[in-house]
Amino acid sequence: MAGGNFELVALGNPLLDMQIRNGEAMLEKYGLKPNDAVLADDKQLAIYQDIVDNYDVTYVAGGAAQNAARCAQYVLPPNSTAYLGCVGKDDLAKQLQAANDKEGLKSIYQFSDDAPTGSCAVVITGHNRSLCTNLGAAEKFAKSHLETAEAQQAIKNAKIFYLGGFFLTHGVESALVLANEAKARDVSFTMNLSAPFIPQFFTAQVDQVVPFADVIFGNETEAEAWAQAHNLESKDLKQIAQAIADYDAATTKAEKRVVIMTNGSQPTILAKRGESQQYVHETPKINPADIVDTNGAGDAFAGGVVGALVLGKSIDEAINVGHKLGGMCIGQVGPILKFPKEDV
Ligand code: 26A
Repeated sequence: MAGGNFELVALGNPLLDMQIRNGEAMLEKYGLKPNDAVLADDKQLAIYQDIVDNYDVTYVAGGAAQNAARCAQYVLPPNSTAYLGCVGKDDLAKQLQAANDKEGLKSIYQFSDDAPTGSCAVVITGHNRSLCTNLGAAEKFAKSHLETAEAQQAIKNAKIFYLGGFFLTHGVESALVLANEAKARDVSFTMNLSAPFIPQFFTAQVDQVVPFADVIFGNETEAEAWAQAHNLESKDLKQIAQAIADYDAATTKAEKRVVIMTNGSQPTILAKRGESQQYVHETPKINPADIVDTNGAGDAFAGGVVGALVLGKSIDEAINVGHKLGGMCIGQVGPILKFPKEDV
């Protein structure tokens, strides 16, 4: 694997982020936690118009797996990454496509006839970000899209898949198609736990795909949610990461699975299946004054790791690349990296 041949195929919910700063009042009004990701309930659906009317909204390409794929492409030669997801036939979709084109991520979109492109209200308060999502077309993704000629070409060629855990709210069947493809061809299947509510409320779906995964990303809040959902008393990040690495004894990718847990500015934890010790990777220090917002930091981290794996780097080197991209993303408005490109 060295890049340039569409080695990476990602699957997720394409969303346009509508980002605001100093959004304390919106957290209060819509019952949002400062640092969380949720699907908008009926009452929260008013937030999108509300922020347009009352705030200076920055529109920026989002969708967790799409962000990660764009960030992976950042460290790879042209034509290394492709992304699958469903959008509407509207201007928002054109903006997402343009952002992917700019960064060299190939969009293999399904287009919904009736649903609009999904959007995510990103409410920044200090170093926290609250994500409130209306999936729209994203949850209309149909398994049949994976059978189109363009998708098939990408899927059959992929050396590493990346699944956004968020996709599991509606798309476990499609996720399993990619997981089984990875298993059949003995290539890598990676995934992100994405948000606490995924392991918490979509436990069955997570448990269906985790056995296929040889790299699993998460953070401290998602780890805790996973532990609770699996009746694991521990709150220790190392122990939980190890439990996820060891989850399901009788699986295919068993011997290889690694779990990588970020923890904000605290060290990142790496657990390897079947081992009794876990590994600690210090997170490079970032001057608080250089932090613009944390939207997309975890995606940039995961994208950097996956991109580095495509380049054939070791997991330790890959984590370093992930840390660099995570840090770079934090210095930008929204889930994007610096252009012109910097060496990482
Ligand atoms: C199903 N949900 C809630 C979501 C998302 C999501 N991506 C996919 N599905 N909720 C928020 N995001 C994206 O996460 C990124 C930050 O990690 C946002 O679009 C944001 O760009």
